[in-house]
Amino acid sequence: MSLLASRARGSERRRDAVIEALRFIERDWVIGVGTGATVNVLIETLRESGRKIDGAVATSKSTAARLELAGIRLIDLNDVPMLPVYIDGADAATMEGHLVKGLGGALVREKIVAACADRFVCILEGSKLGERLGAGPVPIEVIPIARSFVTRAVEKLGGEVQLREGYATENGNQLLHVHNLDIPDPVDLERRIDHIPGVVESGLFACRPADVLVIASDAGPMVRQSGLANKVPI
Ligand code: DER
Repeated sequence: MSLLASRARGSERRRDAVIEALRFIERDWVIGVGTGATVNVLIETLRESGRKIDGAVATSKSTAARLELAGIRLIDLNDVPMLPVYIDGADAATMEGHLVKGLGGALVREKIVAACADRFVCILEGSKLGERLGAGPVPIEVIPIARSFVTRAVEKLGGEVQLREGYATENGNQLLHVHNLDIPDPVDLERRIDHIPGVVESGLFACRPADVLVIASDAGPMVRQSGLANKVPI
């Protein structure tokens, strides 16, 4: 298959998975919306479908701008007691719903909004699934003065740390990309990283995993209920 044809097939797979995920959204709900290419397709598909929702909590400026363009009312998270659903993509996942997210830089708001949701629906390509997390980098948002301290602490956990050069998050912080982490227990590692002073959040979403994975595949989207059994009280 040519590169162009395989890209087109990938977009089609993603669109089908997004349409499947729309089943988890009910009319008149306020939903949480993540950040990234998958979510961009979700917003576009929602707009095209003409389906009305009451509003959405955005996890980044780019998502907020797209929601507004689609005519979806932006809601401040502080103005809602909880969200029935949070929808987002992921950079990597296990079938248990443990995720790595945040290579797009919006991990802090994504984690907050996911924590406020009754159900977390994650849409992803089958190629992002693995038995263990850690094959790719795990991002960590840090307060700038703590960058070196956090780097040393994370190296003690076995990771190789790289600063994302020339980049600041929407919260004015820096991002470390941690490579080669061995992650037999994602909940334990998320907690250890969170305990390092200066860490704002890590891109490990294990204490609050996805509840539903919508996996894009050539045979059509597969829906897998995942994380409910693993949800750890925060
Ligand atoms: O950076 C992020 O957290 C994104 O949500 C990421 O996990 C998925 O991005 P994608 O939809 O562009 O693949």
